[in-house]
Amino acid sequence: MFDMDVRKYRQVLYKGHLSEMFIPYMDPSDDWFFITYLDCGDFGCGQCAVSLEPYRDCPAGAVFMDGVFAGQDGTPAKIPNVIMIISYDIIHDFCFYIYMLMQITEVRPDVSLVARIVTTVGNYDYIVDYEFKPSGSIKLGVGLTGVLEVKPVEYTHTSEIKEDDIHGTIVADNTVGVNHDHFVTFRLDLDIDGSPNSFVRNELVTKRSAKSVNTPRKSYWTTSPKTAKTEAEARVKLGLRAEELVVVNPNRKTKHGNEVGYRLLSSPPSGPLLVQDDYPQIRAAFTNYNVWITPYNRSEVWAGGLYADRSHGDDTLAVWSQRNREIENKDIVMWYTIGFHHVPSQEDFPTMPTLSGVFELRPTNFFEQNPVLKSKPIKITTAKNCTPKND
Ligand SMILES: [Cu+2]
Repeated sequence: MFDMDVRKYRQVLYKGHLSEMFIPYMDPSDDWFFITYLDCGDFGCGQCAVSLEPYRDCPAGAVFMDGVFAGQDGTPAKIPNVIMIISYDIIHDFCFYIYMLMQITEVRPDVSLVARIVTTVGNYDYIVDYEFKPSGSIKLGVGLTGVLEVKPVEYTHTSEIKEDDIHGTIVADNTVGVNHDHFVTFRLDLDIDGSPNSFVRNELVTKRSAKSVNTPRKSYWTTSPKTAKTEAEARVKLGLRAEELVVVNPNRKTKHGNEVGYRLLSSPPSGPLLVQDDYPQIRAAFTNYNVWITPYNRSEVWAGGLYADRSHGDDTLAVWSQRNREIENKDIVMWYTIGFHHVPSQEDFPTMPTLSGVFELRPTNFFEQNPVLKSKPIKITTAKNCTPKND
């Protein structure tokens, strides 16, 4: 990240990538019970990446790059035009001041640089976008589209269903889209201004106003930050309490004394609904929490284990975390899982519109002030398709 204030590059994210996916289908019958994919480990999300096509996968102005992945026999395999890069502007009101009854507005373009890769794993396309913003934010998005995994049934109408045995939705004649989940786990090796970082859970706690406060207000909230010392203290199920999750560099402070950091802005929380002793969930125990922090270990890259395809669940992120290693002021890795519970609907058939999830790594006391202030104002040009309507 280039910091315009100090005119130098600063470290934020050493490496961030898709680590594993877990797609369990919710039909326990003989024909379906085993369909509990680990898409990256079973198939290879890099190997399944597809060449992108202008105007179909990417808008005008995109630049394409080839990619090289390890093939099934370990030899390098080149996939042409597999990465798309584009920048785009969304103009927005940035600052708004009223001074001496005179209205002054300042506007900056919100220019994003987006890198996209699409991987087609079986019946689904996964669109993974990395978006870099002038504010210092890094947004990672994942879009799901493709063809539902369906099964044949004798029914053509819900009134014909005699018992709860279809495990999904009738989406067409004699066709059921089976209920399932998508859990998408990212490995985020953050290095905020260097490797030694800490993970802070900053809980927002409701307080009653002190009796000495002489106002009608009865309550407020305040922050209660706690630095996680070991892995056990850094396992997070999102949505259970109000807290900010921040990776900080405790050795670097702003001029006002705040620790420099980046926080996780998550997508709506979603966790596994299988029971803990169900075999697929043991193999995919890395989804038991939305967020994990581990100390950097070069062998811990794939959340479902190195050989996920034949995994018995003894080499997953959940097993590594049981060592409960120290993580304070260390080179740490954040693991974050976006989850989707997918109850198919008729609109998802025969192909489904893209379903998207996004999360953001957002600077938190990383800069001395809003870094967008350093960007250049918009040049006003006459745009034919942006003319105000005159009544
Ligand atoms: Cu789905």
